[in-house]
Amino acid sequence: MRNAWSGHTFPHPAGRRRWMKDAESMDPDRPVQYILEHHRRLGPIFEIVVFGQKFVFVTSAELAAELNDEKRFVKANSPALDGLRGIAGDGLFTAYNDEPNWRLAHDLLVPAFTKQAMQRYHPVMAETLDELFGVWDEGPGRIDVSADMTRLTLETIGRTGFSQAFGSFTTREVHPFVEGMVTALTLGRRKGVIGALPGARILERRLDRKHADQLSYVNRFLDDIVASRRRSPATGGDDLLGIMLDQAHPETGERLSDANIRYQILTFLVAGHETTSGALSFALYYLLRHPEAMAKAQAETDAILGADPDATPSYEQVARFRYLRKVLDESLRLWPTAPGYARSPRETTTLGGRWTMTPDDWALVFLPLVQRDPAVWGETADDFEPERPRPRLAGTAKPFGTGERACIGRQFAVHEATMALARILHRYDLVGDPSYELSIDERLTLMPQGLELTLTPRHTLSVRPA
Ligand code: MNH
Repeated sequence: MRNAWSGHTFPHPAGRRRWMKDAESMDPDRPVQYILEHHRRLGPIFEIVVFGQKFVFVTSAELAAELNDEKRFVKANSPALDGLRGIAGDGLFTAYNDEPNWRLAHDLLVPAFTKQAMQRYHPVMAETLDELFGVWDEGPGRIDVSADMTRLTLETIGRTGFSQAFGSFTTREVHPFVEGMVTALTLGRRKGVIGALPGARILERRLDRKHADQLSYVNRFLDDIVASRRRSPATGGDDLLGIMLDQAHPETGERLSDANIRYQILTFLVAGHETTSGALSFALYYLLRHPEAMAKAQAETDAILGADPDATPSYEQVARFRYLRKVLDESLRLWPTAPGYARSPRETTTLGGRWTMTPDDWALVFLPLVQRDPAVWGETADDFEPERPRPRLAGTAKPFGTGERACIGRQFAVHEATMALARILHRYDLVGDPSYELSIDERLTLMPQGLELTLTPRHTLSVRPA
């Protein structure tokens, strides 16, 4: 069996059943929060077995640092990731390390995330933010944070990467593509879970049939994006879609197939928005909870942007919001919106000097605990302290993953999120609901749920016009 760990059993939740194993010690709707609430004391490495599948979690920074060593370990596809192969195929995120399309797409698309590329996206990101502010200024001043951050980030990746707008600021309804995409993703996750059950194929086909309309809508939508660009190739220039359609690998001359391009579009639309939206929402949540941090953040925006609430930072200025960057980093430390990644050894090895691990075994680097390891972060590990020192041990905070398969969109996300935070805090005073208790929606990614805030235009910018 894959992930048998040579028959070794790690610590696991109490009350394991003969057939169901640890199913009752899991909450399929909120697995991450359940682990944080109930399984913290299982130690630096533990297992949960559900539906015939063993999941090994690593929660100490020390073991995580070992798994992050690219000389010995590589990315593994967890069952959750494999569950997405039905819709994301060998797209960048879900491809296996040795699949030729991973290298091809990686080499073709790295240039889409260079500094020069980011400079081209910058004005589009700025314009998209302006449209969000337009909606906010017309509205009642009370917003659902996660919903609006999601509109912003989806619109941003759609426009910068594919010249595809989603009308997020002109209608109240969620774009049908988003609904379809969520259905497809949820379906993928459920398939990942039931994959090892007897009769799984039948269940899977039943699920597919039930959602056939939405799935075919998603596919038509993706095909339309490709078709309309082929009709007018000049629209997006060398954005993600332009590169995928027009460019050949500089050394091999190979091109991406139409099927693979469809997988990549879906991958980027999904990977490129939910995680960033969650990161922004958690950052706003913490700022609302920490008035002194909010004050500091606003002072930074005033110092850099000056007295005009409509001032937009230049590309270069975005890197100067050092405190905002710390706020984002600290939010992603506490709530890594992509909560983990899996690693396997290149060759049979010993993990932690004790456990034999073969290339068929994989461990999940469980970021919410790794990034709160008291051995590294001390007794205040669970607290939001943006200015805490960043420890030296390699791999203690890796919200964007690690190694060659780390996030390709990291700079994109950081640039987008920093600019958004800067402009929001510069333009508005934010008031949260003091009785709000953090509740987290776990879909593919983590996102605060039901977090609302009230916006009022800033009247007292701390910098006066000269
Ligand atoms: Mn992103 C891979 C987190 C924003 C596109 N991303 C990863 C991985 C993590 C991750 C973790 C590694 C997963 C693994 O090892 O299995 N990503 C994030 C976070 C944010 C984020 C926390 C925002 C905050 N990601 C983005 C954005 C884009 C993007 C924005 C696109 C514009 N991410 C990707 C792609 C991959 C990836 C594509 C797969 C890269 C590869 O394997 O080659």
